[in-house]
Amino acid sequence: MLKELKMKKLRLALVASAAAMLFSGMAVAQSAPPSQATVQGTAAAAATSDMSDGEIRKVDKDAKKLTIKHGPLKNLDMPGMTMVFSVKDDAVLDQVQSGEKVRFFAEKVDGKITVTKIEAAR
Ligand SMILES: [Cu+2]
Repeated sequence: MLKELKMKKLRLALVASAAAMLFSGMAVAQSAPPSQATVQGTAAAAATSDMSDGEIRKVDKDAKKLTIKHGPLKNLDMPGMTMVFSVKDDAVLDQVQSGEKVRFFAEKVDGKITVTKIEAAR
C-alpha cells in the first residue's frame, strides 16, 4: 500500500518534469522565427518595444478614426479589445486597410486615445 503510493508520487513527478521540458521547448520554438510573430507570441518582443499588436477592423476617413482589434496597451494600462482610435496623422488612414495586421503605439492626446505611431506588422 505504502509502496504503491510512492510509485504514484514518482510517476506524478515524472509527468510534471516532462511537462516542464515540453513547455520550455515550446517557448524556445516560439521565439525562434521572428517572422512568425503572432498576437500570442510577441510577449518577448513587447518588452523591447512599446509598440502593440493590432488588426485594423475599420478605416473611417470621414471621422478620421481607426477601429483596431488590439493586444494589451501597456502605457495605457489597457487589456486587449476592439475599439476606435483617433489618429495623430490623417495620412495613416490612406496607409492601412481593414484586415491588415499592424504594430502601433497609442497615447492620450487632448483626452482622446490617439494612434501616434503605426506600421505594418512583419
Ligand atoms: Cu482598447
